Amino acid sequence: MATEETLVLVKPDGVARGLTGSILARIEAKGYALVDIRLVEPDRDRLAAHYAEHEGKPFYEPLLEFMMSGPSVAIRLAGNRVIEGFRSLAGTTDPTTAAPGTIRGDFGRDWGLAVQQNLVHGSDSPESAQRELGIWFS
Ligand code: RTP
Ligand code: MG
Repeated sequence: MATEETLVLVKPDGVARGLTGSILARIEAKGYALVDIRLVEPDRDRLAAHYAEHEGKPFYEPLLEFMMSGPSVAIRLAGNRVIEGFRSLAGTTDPTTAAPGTIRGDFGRDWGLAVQQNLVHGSDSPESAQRELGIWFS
């Protein structure tokens, strides 16, 4: 089986709160391999491509504003079943109810803002991973 790759983002809230190291430590402790890593300040076009599936939803504009509020750390991560493995490590979307032991569950909460600030992104399928890696590592 070819080793799978995924795109992980430490979103602006994670970088601003100084949690990048803690999040990377969990990823490394789980055993996945860092293939590439970079600090990115995405413009609107890059984010519109990344979040195309959410265009028109109520949280779309606040989401893009949030993602432009500061740099993110983009990570090319590799390992067998890394896509589902990282999403399990991240926890469910809403950080208030994400399970303790997950990144979102342990480090996230509701800050009363218009969009869920949930620290990380992980691709949700092999097709999404290839598309998103092309957007962030082009
Ligand atoms: P991600 O794509 O970031 O890994 O997270 P996800 O699959 O768990 O969530 P998704 O449904 O793809 O939504 C993308 C991001 O949009 C923000 N969001 N806010 N109702 C809301 O306020 C809301 N819903 C989604 C979150 O930042 C979410 O990660
Ligand atoms: Mg998603």
